[in-house]
Amino acid sequence: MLSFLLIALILQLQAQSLSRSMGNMKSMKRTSNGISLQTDYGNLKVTVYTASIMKIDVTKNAAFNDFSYAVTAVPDAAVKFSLSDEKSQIKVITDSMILTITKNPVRIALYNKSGKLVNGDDEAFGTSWIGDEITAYKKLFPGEKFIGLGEKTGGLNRRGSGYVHWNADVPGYILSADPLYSTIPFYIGMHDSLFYGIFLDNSSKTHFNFGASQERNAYFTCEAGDLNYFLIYHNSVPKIIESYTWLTGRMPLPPKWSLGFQQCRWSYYPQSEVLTLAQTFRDKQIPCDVIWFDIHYMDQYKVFTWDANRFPDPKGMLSRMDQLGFKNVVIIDPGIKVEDGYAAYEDGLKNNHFVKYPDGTVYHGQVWPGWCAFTDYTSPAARIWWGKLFQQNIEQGIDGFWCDMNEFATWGQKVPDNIQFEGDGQPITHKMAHNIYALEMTRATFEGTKSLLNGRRPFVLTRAGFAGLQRYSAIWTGDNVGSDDHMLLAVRMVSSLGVSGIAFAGADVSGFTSEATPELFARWMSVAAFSPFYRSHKMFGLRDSEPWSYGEDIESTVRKYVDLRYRLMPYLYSAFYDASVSGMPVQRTLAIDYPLDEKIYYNEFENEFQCGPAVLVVPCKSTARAVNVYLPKGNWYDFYTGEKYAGPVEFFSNAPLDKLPVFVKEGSFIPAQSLVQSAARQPTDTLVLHVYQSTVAGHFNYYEDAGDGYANESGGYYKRTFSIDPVTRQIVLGIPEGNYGSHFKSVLLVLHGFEAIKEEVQLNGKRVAVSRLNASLAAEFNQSEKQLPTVLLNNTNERLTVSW
Ligand code: MIG
Repeated sequence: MLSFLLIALILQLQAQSLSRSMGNMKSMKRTSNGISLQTDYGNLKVTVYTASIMKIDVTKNAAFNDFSYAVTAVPDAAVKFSLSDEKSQIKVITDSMILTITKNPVRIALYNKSGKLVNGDDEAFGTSWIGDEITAYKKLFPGEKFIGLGEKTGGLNRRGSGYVHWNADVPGYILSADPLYSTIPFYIGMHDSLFYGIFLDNSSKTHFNFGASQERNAYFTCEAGDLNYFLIYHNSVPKIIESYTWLTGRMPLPPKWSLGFQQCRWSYYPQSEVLTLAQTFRDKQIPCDVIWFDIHYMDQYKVFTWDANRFPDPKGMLSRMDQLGFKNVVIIDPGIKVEDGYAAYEDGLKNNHFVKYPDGTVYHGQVWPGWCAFTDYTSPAARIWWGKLFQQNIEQGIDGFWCDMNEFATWGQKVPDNIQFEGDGQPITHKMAHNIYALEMTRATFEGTKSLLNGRRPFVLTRAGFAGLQRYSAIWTGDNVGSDDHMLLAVRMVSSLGVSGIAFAGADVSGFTSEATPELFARWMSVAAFSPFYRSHKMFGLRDSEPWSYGEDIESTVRKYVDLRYRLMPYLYSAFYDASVSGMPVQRTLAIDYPLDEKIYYNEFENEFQCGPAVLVVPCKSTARAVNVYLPKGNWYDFYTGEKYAGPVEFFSNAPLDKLPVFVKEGSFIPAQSLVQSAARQPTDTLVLHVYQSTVAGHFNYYEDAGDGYANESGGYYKRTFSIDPVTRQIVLGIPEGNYGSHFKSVLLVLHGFEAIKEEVQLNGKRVAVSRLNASLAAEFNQSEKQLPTVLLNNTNERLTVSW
């Protein structure tokens, strides 16, 4: 008897260490928005969120754990779906997808309404455990491609690669480093002209394998917690991004100044130096909106303090900065110095806001200030407490906050897994809390500063984060390196973040941990002028990297691209608005609009991206003077010369250091303004509206508001649709919506590629004269389209139709 029990025990232990799948269905029941099943070894739940989104939960526990820091949407109570319980399988059917669950064994598959298999479990493995670790094994289709997964190194197409999610501080990371700072467990798969999205909502250390070291599966593994994931099905990539950002939230429209150029280094001090820097921008007339304060502004690196010697009068300095038209952002680290008499520490300790060991003692880790305690941002009370700590900085005139080191990083980089977090009422250890720590820090920072800013919009930049961070913060790609390959990697990372719901992202221009050549500085400043977050930053001890730091030739090129960025502000702000309502990123890999075009995934073309809907940028090395360009289907215009290309086409383009290859899509509109030195300064009252002749209809959603504040949420905006129709030969400026009056009293329509237009066009049926002007967007690049036809319009609220 005893030996029998022993054998049974051994067998059971063996079963636990070997891979074991869910087994067969034992019972099933309906839930309010789906079904739940008991299987031999676990429980499975399917929840219909919308016709295109279903959630799958798998657990070994008796109860499902639905708690999520990433997801803010709830299942649409009105969603229509039907269930069919057949002999061997159950079907969950919505208007756009069919999920089948076979019973013996339990396996999941997603079909579209024409019965095509979009995504399905590996028949043998399905969902399996090895011990407590749980994996969903999905079939890998021939030619299947994968994009997304946020801030990851590697190629645009992630096929053949594997990745780990465990937010990490990796100074000077190498080109293939993984993991990096943030975790966005969302990707889009595509095969046979079918597209789907998978979001794994698990904050433990997770692993993704897209056919790395094997050719059988795309699989994802959670080291702890349940397997909770969303399946999204649509017939296009933008709609999948829209659904994913419906689930996890979208970027609220940031203050307009945060779209401007920003100057940073580790660190600008003392205060006289900061003021000189700001004054130099104004004297040289190089636009800039923000100066950043890195850790030297603090007293012994204690957050929410100032070093009294370096900054004797923060308020006075910040008011002078304000007069110069600058906004100011300070760095904030999560570590609070353990020091008697330091208010933030004493108050946090007294009120129980710090992370603790299981025995109740406060965890201490070392960072810049020495031994530190760490705020438990998963505690609602601690989040509110943290949010109030910003009061003094805001009163002094600080406008935005930069959350660094929030992976969270400590000297030694091995935070013990047994430390505990409140988990909003469901206590968790570091194993589950690590990857969402930064997300909750940005939440506390965003919400706290929002309530202190007297109606102005917060601006938060973070280094680490988790899916959903777009609700609170912009992100940058951490401590990158000053090399051409890193510049191109940064482009891919920002594009990948864009696919993964994060529209507001950027990289340290010119590379953080090493010196850049003057040429690289110029090229990187040019490329990043088209990226959502535009900031130059350099490490302590390295040379200055201001626009004028690399000599006059470089300065003149840099100035042109910074100027261009500011002239494009109406276009960029409209793109940011788009992101805030649809999740469509500002920087768009070509895989969003041209996912089925094989060439865009080629190594030589995978870095190309669209900045907003119209502008295609070809990032190329600072050492290259010519580059192979690929333009996908449709007609394109050279941004500088107006020369026309019929895509798909591949060709060699000159790429002199002072002219980054840029192209404009046919049927596009690019609203631009006169040059200003900061977003707060008013441009002239003429909107320069560039329109590009087309063989297909095109349109643009133009958006304007006060650029700050929240009046836009109650109608204080100006929205107008611009459209062009080559068949009716009409350009239409629709009737504006909203009750904010446009800043622009007139619109100068600049017509690109309209050879047929001679002396006049019709405006609302009446003849108006066409003037030929040197109105190219690239006028100062001295190779511009000469004498373009233009029409000056009164920016009235009526529908304006220009026919040719
Ligand atoms: O241990 O604050 O990524 O941008 O300049 C380094 C100093 C801490 C890391 C950030 C970097 C910042 C630096 N910080």
